[in-house]
Formats: sequence, C-alpha cells, structure tokens
Amino acid sequence: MTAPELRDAILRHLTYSLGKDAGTATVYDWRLALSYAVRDRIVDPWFASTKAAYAKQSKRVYYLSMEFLIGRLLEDAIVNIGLLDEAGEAMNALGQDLTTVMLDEPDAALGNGGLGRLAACFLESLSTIGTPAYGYGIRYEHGLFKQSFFEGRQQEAPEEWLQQVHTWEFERPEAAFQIGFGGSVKEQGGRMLWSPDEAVVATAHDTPIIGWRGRWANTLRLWEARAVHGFDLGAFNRGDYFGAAEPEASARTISRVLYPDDTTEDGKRLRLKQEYFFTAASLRDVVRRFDSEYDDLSLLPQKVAIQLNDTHPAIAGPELVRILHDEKGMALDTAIETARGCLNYTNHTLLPEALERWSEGLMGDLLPRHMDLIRKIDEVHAKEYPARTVAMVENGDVKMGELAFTMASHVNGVSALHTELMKETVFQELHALHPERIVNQTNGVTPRRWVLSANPRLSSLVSGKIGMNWVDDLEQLKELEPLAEDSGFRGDYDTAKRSNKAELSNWFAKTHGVKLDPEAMFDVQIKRIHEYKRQHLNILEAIALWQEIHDDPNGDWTPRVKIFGGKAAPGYYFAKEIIYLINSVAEVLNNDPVTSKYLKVVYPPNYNVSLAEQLIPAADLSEQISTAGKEASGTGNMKFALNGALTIGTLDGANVEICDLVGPDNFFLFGMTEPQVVARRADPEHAANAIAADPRLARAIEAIRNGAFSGGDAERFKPIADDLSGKDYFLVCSDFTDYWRAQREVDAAYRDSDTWTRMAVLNTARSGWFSSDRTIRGYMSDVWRASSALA
Ligand code: 26Q
Repeated sequence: MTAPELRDAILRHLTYSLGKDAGTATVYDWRLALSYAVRDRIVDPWFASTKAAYAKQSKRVYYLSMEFLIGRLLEDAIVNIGLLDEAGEAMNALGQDLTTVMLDEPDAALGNGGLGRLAACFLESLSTIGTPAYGYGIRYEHGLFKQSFFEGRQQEAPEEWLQQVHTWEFERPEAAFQIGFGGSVKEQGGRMLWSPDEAVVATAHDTPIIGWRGRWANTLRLWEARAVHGFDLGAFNRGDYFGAAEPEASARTISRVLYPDDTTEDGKRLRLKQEYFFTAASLRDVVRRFDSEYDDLSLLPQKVAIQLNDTHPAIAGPELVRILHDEKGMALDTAIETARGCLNYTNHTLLPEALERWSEGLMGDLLPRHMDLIRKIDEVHAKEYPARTVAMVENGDVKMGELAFTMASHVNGVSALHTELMKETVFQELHALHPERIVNQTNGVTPRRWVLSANPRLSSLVSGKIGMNWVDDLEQLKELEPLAEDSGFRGDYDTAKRSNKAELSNWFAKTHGVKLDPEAMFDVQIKRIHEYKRQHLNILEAIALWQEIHDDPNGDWTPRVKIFGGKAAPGYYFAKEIIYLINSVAEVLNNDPVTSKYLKVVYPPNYNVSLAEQLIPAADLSEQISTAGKEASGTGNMKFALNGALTIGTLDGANVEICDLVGPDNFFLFGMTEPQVVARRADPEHAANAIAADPRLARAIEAIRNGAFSGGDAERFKPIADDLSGKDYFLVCSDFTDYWRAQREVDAAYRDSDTWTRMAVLNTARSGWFSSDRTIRGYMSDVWRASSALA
C-alpha cells in the first residue's frame, strides 16, 4: 500500500465510518480513521491464518490468562504490517502528525505488571512465528486504576479505556456461552449433573494480533459478562426502574474491573467468579472448535495445548474433567488423563502469600461439582502415589498450585533460578513424584515493541550496520559485538542514547515542569511497588548520597537523576508508605540548592506500558535490586539491557542469566545470594547488626526517623524506619553496604563515558537471547509440541 492509498483509505473511514469531515476532525477522529484503515490491512491475513490452521489441522495453543497488558495497539499494528513510513506520509498529507495521533490511543491496562505484559509479548511472538494460537482473557470494563499523587500520596481513580471507541475489537454476539454458578449436584441416570442456580452469559470480543511482516495473525478473545435476561420488563412495568436493570448490572459485575493486587487478595468471591467465568467460557470454546473438526475426544491432547498463566485459571483442570466426564461420558480416569494431556501450568511466584488458596466452603458454594471433582482428582493422585504427604485440599483450603501441578503435563518456571527454587521449595514433593514435569522457560520480551518501536534511534543505527533481520532473529545482535571496539560506532550509539535522554527531558519539562539535565545519569526503577522489589533500598541510597554530598559540596560528584515509576496495590499499606517516602524525599532533594545539581529524584505518576516505552530507551542504569530468591524472573530487566542500560542488580530471577550473557564486567552485581539470604534471616539481629556496621546506613535511617523528609514530623515515616531497623524481612539493611559500593562503581564507570558506552553496546549485543520469540520456541518444543503453520 502506498502513502496516497493509505491517505485515501483514512479519508474514507473519516467520512463514512465516523461521519466526520476533515475540516472539523479532531485528533481522536483522525486516530480512529487511521486505526480503521490499518485494521483493514490486518483482516485478510487474519482470515488467511484461521483458514490455514484449519486446513493444516494444526495443533492450537490456547493461552489462558487473567491479564493481558497490551498497551497501545496502533503503532504495533502499523510497524508489523510495515506501513510506518507510509502512515507518517499519509498523516502529513492530511495535516496531522502521526506520533501525536498514535499517542492519543488509551493504553489498554488489562493487567497489573509482569505476568500480564508477558502474555501480551507472547501473543505477538506467537503471531510472528506463525503458531496457531488464541489468547483468552477477560474484557475488563476498567483496567488497572489510574494513579495520581496528592501531597505525595497515591490516589486511585477508575481507568476508563472503554469510554472511547475501541477500534481493534470485533464483538461476536454469536460466540456466547452460559456460565453457571452455585446450585447443586444431582445424580441422573448414573451421571452426576450440576444444576447451577445462577448463570451469566460470556460474550466474545476478538482482537487480531498481527505478527511481524504481517505474515500471520492470531486472536485475542476476551469475554464480557452479560445477563442471561438483560432487562426485567415486569419490574419496569411495576415502576421498579432500578430493579428492572438489576440483572444486567449484577451479571456485568464479573467483567467490571481488574483486581489491582499483584499478589493475592484472599477469599474474594468475585475474584473466584471471574476466574471460573473466563476459564469455563474459554474451555467451552476450545472444545466446541475441536468438536467441529474431530469426532474422537481421545485426540484432544494431540490437537490442543492449553497454557495456564499462573494458577488464576487453574479451575480449568476440574472444569475440563467435568466436561469430559459429566457431559461427554468419558470414564473419570480417562477424563483426568485427557485433561492433563492438554494442560500446562506456568508458575510466576514463590512468595507464600501469593500462592492462591480458596476455602472449600467458598469453592463448594460457588462450584459444587468442581469441589467434588477436586477431591476425586486428589484421591486418584493419592492412590497412585501412596507415599504422597501433601494434599490438594489442606486445612479447609484448596491449594491452587497443587491443583494446577497435578493437572498439568508440564509445569514451568520463568527463569533458571526460579525453576530450581520451585523444585527445592513449593513443589519439592510433587517434583520428587513427577521429576519430568517441571521445566524451565526463561521469559523474554518482544523486540518489535521494546526495541524497534520504542527506540527508533537505536534501531536504525543497528539496522544500518547489520540489516533488519535482527527484528525477528534477535540473536543477530551478536554481530554488533565487534563494534563495541569501534569508536565511531560507540559515538553513534552514544548519540542515540543522548537524543533519547534529551527527548525524555523535554517531556518531563512539558508534562511535569521539572528540568532534568540530559548529561546526568538516568537511573531508573520502574515496576510495581513491593517490599521485595526494594524501592526503599534505592531511596535509602539516595538519602545517604544526599547526606554525603552535603558533607562535601565541592566534591567531584557524578550527577544523577533517580527516576521511579510504579503503582502500589490500593490495599498494600507498606507499599503506599514507600511511595509517600519517595515523593517526600524528592521534594527535599530537588529543592536543595546545595545538592540538587548532583542528585534529583522524580516520580512521574501512572506508570504504564506506554510510559515504559518512553523511559527505557532513555535509561543509563537499570535498577533490578530485589531480595535474592524473590523475583521470579523480571522482564523489565531484559528490556533495559537490550536498550543499552547497564544493570545494577542482585543475583535474582533472570538477572542471573543477563549477568551471565552480558558478562560480569558489564553488569553491576551486588548483594547476597539466595542461600545467603536464607542464612542471614536466621539471625534475628540482622538489621541491627547491619546498621551498626554501616554509619551511612544508620544516618540515612535516622534522617527518615527524625523527620528530615516530613517537616520535622517524626511520626510520619516511623513505620518505615521501625521496619528497617526491626524485622526488615527483605534484608534492605543487610544488602545496603554492598549496594552503596556498587553504586559508587557505577558513578566511576559513568564518568568514563566512552567505556560506559562500550559496556552498553555489549549489553545490547549480548541480550538477543531475551527475545520472547526464543521463549515461545522453547514452549513449542518442550511444552506444547506445537509447530509453526508458516512455510
Ligand atoms: C491473585 C489472586 C487474587 C488477586 C490477584 C492475584 C494476582 C494477580 C496478579 C497474583 C499475581 C499477579 C501477578 C504476578 C506477576 O506479575 N508476577 C511476575 O510475573 C513476571 C512474568 O513471569 C515475572 O517476570 C515477575 O518476576 C513476577 O513477579
């Protein structure tokens, strides 16, 4: 398609789809018109992909996830169908700026963080590779809340992405299933039949996900909850206008809002309803599609691979057994085997508080037949493995990790370290019983979004040197390695980074009224706020550095800007205290006439995928400082390394593999290892001892305690100061001294700009393994036994 053809298509949509005239069209109208014109180019390859999968009788992959953190879709689509230049020209011809129009799109935040973003990267890679696949999830009316700060504290407001026309989806009223809840189980003719006493309708909304070069497109199918009988006319006629709309309102509650907690909020009935709602609708759809092609259910595991993104859809195990056994009449043992043949489970956390448990009472009330089947599955398993001591149901709770493990062919961790720890800790016994089941699939990120689109300067530099094939064969970045020794290339690489930083500085000036010196080191920590991620270690270091600069204001300090971004779960008290502390420290430091030229702290609110795309290409330093053993993988760490930020990090999650690949000389490693963490925690005095041994640390905590960041109010941050000097479960104090040491090495390294750039180039050159294409190929060969349908 040429630019003039695209321009005409945009104008046609503006006129005939939107009913607008070019003279009065707003940026919103232009965005919709452009989106429709681009979408038109996706529909044909999408149909062709669906047809090819049928024709080839391909095995299909079904990715079940409560979260898809997809962000904006327009640029992704334009880039993947290769129309970026044409779109720019076409918009210019229409008097519009393509970037402005693309940035007008709301960021679809149907996820909390890493797990949801991983699902989005996987969908894009599946389409790029050409694996027939569906993503299944919930069409939340409200995504993750909007964050703002009021006097330094987090405020939450509902997210309203669907207030605007959502151009990418196609509603499928014909693809709808009734999903039941509650009721009872009765025997009927030798079969156990569940008759729910409540039902909602799940309606499908399909979004095509186009792969690189537009060669394949898969479907993201999101379910919306609707009432079976939308409107109670009887109630209306009696004058009960609220009551008349009640059935619809109550059904819709299920897909109303994403839970904003990225660990577990326990016992929430609505959450369990959401989990069953989308899992049941998805499985019904999977089985319907299978039935339309095959008539032998024993083929199911050959044709269907289902991936459970954490335990959130783990009710898929009993639900599939229920469909096969209760509805299709398969013998129970065979049904369990068949279901297991299709199912796989990815674990994303070892934090004990984050492992899902549902009380038998709640489960039995909402899903009585599933509760029976869970006990049955548990019995069958216990009979087969008499030595077993851990049960699926324990102390009145259903343990969803055990359920998912027991019902899966493969269980995977998301980084090498995490997978090993899974074997040694949470799944120790199940691993001993099923030593083949646990496999590792280290996470990855899509290079189309996280390098090509997000960092056009770096991308054109790279493509100028090694051509474009790195975009879907990311390990070709290796070819840049010799260029690390080429001063001309280093100069160009440095120029690209500096331009990205200048652009970010301008954005900060425009949107937040703060001036950042692009010459300063941009030190970035962006992720959900969590004690284990230790944003408070980072801010403590800022405090200590601020104090040290005061001691020697004429010292030779390396200027830095510490950039924070991230949301706290609304009910997570301590995380919100950390946010408040960061903002309060920022207020003092940024207004300090002595130190602010060396050290600033900024915290733009409402961190999301789109903001990550802006921040990562401009980062010099990537903060990956979790307590070892706690971060399952991390994926931000990979995005930074690819974009040439150096990492300061612990040996945790995928940091271990990043450090390995880029080389320890190009990585600022610090802190205790996981076994050291465990040993250290055994000493009840660990925090006190660490503080006594490091006067810098003692002084920084003292400043928090005595009100230096709260106008003298010693009460305000007492909980943080007390935790640090008391329990300090995440060992901030014990790692502080080594963190400080590593940060001063960072300072020294940054001052030698050319050497720094050399290290950055090596990070880019050696991080190609972290493409989600590689991860998906790993799942295809080791977990799904699925192949690409592309020639
Ligand atoms: C569960 C039950 C009830 C309410 C909420 C939840 C819930 C929601 C989201 C539990 C966990 C999450 C999200 C977890 C998550 O994002 N984990 C991250 O997954 C990434 C992808 O594998 C890893 O890179 C990160 O290390 C891991 O923290």
